[in-house]
Order: sequence, then C-alpha cells, then structure tokens
Amino acid sequence: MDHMKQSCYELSLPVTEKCNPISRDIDRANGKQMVQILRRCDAEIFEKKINHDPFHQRLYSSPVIQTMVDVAKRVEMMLRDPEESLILLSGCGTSGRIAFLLVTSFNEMLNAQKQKQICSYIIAGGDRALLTSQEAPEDDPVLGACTLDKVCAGKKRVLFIGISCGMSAPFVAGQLDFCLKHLDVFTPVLLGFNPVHMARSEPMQDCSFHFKDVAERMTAEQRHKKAFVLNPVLGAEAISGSSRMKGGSATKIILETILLAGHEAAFRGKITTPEYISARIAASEMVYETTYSNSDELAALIHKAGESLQKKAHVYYIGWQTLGIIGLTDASECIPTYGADFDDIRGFINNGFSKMKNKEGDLSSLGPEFVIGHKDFVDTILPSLSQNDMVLFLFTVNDDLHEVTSLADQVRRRTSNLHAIAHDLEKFSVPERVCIMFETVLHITWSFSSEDVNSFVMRQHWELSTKWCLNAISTGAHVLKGKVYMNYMIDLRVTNSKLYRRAINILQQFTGCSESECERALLRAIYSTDDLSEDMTSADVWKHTDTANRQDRVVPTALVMIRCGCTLAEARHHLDCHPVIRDAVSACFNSSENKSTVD
Ligand code: S6P
Repeated sequence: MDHMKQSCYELSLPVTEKCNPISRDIDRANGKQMVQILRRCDAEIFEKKINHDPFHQRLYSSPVIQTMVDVAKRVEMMLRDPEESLILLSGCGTSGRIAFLLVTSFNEMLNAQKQKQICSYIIAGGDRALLTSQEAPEDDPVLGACTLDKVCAGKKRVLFIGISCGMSAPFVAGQLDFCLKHLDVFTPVLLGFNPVHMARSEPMQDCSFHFKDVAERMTAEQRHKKAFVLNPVLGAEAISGSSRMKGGSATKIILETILLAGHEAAFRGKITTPEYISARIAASEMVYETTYSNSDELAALIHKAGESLQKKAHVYYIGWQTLGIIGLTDASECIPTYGADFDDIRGFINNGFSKMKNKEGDLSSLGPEFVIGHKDFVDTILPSLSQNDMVLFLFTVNDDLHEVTSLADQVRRRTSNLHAIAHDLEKFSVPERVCIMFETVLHITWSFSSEDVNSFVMRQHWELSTKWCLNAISTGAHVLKGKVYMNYMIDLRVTNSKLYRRAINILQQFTGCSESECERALLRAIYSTDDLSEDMTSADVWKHTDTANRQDRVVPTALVMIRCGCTLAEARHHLDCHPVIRDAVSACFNSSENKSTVD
C-alpha cells in the first residue's frame, strides 16, 4: 500500500519521531508477539550500532561515555562543596517525571548518609504534571527560564540538566539559553536522543531563537567544557514519538549512572572512569535481559489488561515505595498518549503523598486524579471494584509483606482478577503464603553482584524493570483496545506544538498529500468547520492547540476527510459508526482504495 512506504519526509524526521520498522505491525500482534516486538525495540537502546545508521553516536560510544564522565565529575565537585551548590534536573511530561524520581531517590540517599540534599527538579506545569497531563507549558520558553531563575536564587554553582528526549521542548530550550547567558553560575547539560542537526528548528513562542540554535551553542561551549550535550541515538520508539518508552528508560539509566558515579567519587574515593560508566550501563542491560526473560508472564498480563480496557473496565497499579511512583507515572502517561480517561489506568502508592516527597506536598484537594494512597484505593475504588477490573500489585521482597498480604486479602474479597509483579532476590524470595493471594505472579529474580549489594542500586534496577513491564502492559492493552494503527497513535491529543507537527506528519504519512493540504484538513477538524476563515488560518500554532485541546478525534477526522474527500459531518459520521479508531481508519482506507480501483 502506498501509505506504508517510507516517504522522503519520514526520512527527514528526527530519530525520536520516526516510525520503527520493528513495530510496524504491532497493531495486529497478540500479547506474546507484542512482548517480542517491544523487547527488540528496547534492545536498540544498548546496541553498539544500528545497521542502517552507522554514523550516529550510541549509548556505549566513547564520546557519549566520556561526556558522562565529565558530567559525573561536575556532580562530584558539587557534592564535595555542597554549600550554595545545586544539581537541578528539568523536563516536560515524562522527562520531568523521571527528573522528579531521580532527584527524590538521590536526595534520600544523601540524607541517609547525613549529607546535604543538593538536588532539585523542575517539571513544566508544576507538581500537578507529575500525575496529570499538562502539555501546554512545554511550549513556553520564558516560563522555563523564569522557573529556573527562581529555583536557583542565591546559588553560586548550578549543574543544570535539561532533559528533552526529542530535543524539542521550548520550556527546556528557554532554560538552557538562560544558563548559556550566565555561565559563571551555570554548567548546562542537554540530554536528548537525536543528533544535534535534528534538534527542532521551528520558531518558539515570544522567542528569537529555536531549540537547534541552543543545541548548537551548547556544542560550541562543550569544547571549553562549559556546557555538555549528551545525545546518544536509541532508534525510533515502538509507538512513533512515544518518548516515555525508550527515551524515559535511557534518561533514567544515564542520569542515575552519572549521579551515582559522582557520589562514589566524592564519598568513596572511586575515580570516575569510562570503564566504570560502561559497567553501570552494562548492569542496566542486565536488567533489560532479566526483565524480558519473563516474556510469557508479561504477555499474560498484557492480555489481562487489554481485556479490562476492552470491557471499558479499569486497571489499577498498587505499588510500594518508588515502584508506586513508577506505577503512577505509567498510568498518567496514558492520558496524553492514548487519549485515555484518568481512571482507565490508575496508580496508587503506599502512604500517598507522604511517600512521594514532591516539592508542593499533598495535592489531593485538587481533584480525584490526585487521590493516590492505598487507603484512598480501599475507600473509593474497592467498594465498586468488579471482576472486569484488573488489579496489579508492584512490590519487592524488601517491602512490608504483611501489608501486601492484608491489602491483597481485601481486594480478593471483591475480585480474583488480582495479579502481582514481585521482585525476588536469589537467596531471599517472596514466601508462598504471599504468592497464593494472586491469580498470577510475575516473579523477577535478581542475582546481584557484590558491587550491587548497595540497596540503592538494587532499587534503581527494580524501578527500571517495573517501568519496562508497565510500559509493555499499558501500551499492549491500548493496542488491544484498538487505539493504535500500525505503530502510530493516530488519535493523539493535539495539545502542544510538537504534537501539532506530529499530527501533520501522520496525516502526510497516511495520505501522501502535501503538508499544506494536511494542515488545512487538521484545522478544519480543530475549528469544526468546512470553511476556514482567514482568522483561523493565520492564527499561530498556540491558538490552534488551545482550541484542539477541547476537541475529540481531530486527527482521525482530518484523515477521513482527506482519504474519502468528504465533509466534516460525513467524516464524523464515519467515525461514529466505528468506535474503535483502528477499525475506523482501516475501513476508510478500504473504502477509498476500492473507490480508486473502481475509478
Ligand atoms: C511522551 C510523553 C510526553 C513527553 C513530553 C516531553 O511519551 O507523552 O509527555 O514526555 O512531551 O518530551 P521531550 O521530548 O521534551 O522529552
């Protein structure tokens, strides 16, 4: 089919927005096949070379490792001289959530060793973005810079790590630009997963420069070690553009390696070498292998979660400690990624906000999306839980297993659709009396080397492993629900300029029409009209995304309008007849192909 060929503009897309050939048919895969597809996509994180692009730097490439060594040395300096020093991690969406998780854990480790907690995080949209989708602040470079300025007030030295997987977020670009103007205080680091020439070059709101300008200035400063760009290529995401997956995992691997190396150097006298950094990455690769070696059990969980979503029921992640945060993160990402309702997949953590340790404290008064404690689950969800709802416990052998058993017992009285992901140690496993509470248990057994006996490192590995499992479960479940066409999430919410561009790319990909034709169709769907006014076509992207935020199914509507050459009302009628987006799109391709054959 014509729309399946890789077209010229697909080649010009940055790696993070490309369509991954491995997952092209994920929409037709069953649970087992899906796990194999995701496994192969994630393997690319660690691949030394990808056949078709031998030129890009990879995670294990020497320049990448050397930059990690350089940044770790800055961390060491900060830790040795903590007064008036700050290590600040910042990002939007998933990148901000990973920043939060890393900072909270690292500060906790510093605290346990009676050292000053010198790490902080910024997430675009503030702490509410940890649990809900706040995509619009991502577009605001001035907001990024102002927030940074406030957080750093009074600091003499700041190591600033700006995370943007797609090297595209204006919020982060504004912050890096601010740092570059104040290099006496700031050492800026950009973490992303595209080569610099693929960084975004579109104009930004109220701004004279774009992301690529900033990335190039950063590269120039790197020669004097005043700034650093860390940008290994990981290959395309399994669901096109969904950087919560590989992008999020690699962010976690890279930054915790750097933070830990700096810590070991400052307090244990271990000099940071390229070999040390490579060994830590290899340890994460071992986590990848161990996790995916349980592929049958993982496939079964995908199948269960898919069944629940297909029945319009719910999936609940009940996590302990930081595994609770991994659950909350995965659940909240389904809202922007799959247009899911907040209660389709939800996360809960033991002791709620007091375990989260986020900057703004207890947010539970903001609404039901912010009710996150196990006790809240028992009070608000349990009474109406049905057999169609899937409940998935996330814990390790080190957690309070009495608490796990007693909560499992309460859930079991309402449903047997109760499962667990449990992390065991080779010599210390979750006892049988706990396991029998669950219909299925995905046991992941870890053999840690003597170096890893450090419980902090162990927990990081459990977090990463749980992230891979949950990403597979929530992605797989939405694929089974019919939300994905090939490996594109077609029904994306067009809530910021990156997603606006992605929407036009998808339309071009599937229709072969020009960019301007696709943009016109998208605007017709956004403004709900067949006759676009001058005001509408000349408005800027932020006006479009603001309006699109209040509209449903804009991309599928535009796609049907183009493919079938029909009006807005006809396109909407077509979609109403096919509530499953994948079926709606297939039907539209079939009818327009038949039509062109007849023609
Ligand atoms: C991605 C997720 C988004 C991104 C956010 C930041 O799966 O839905 O929220 O994390 O848009 O992207 P980036 O490329 O700047 O890290």
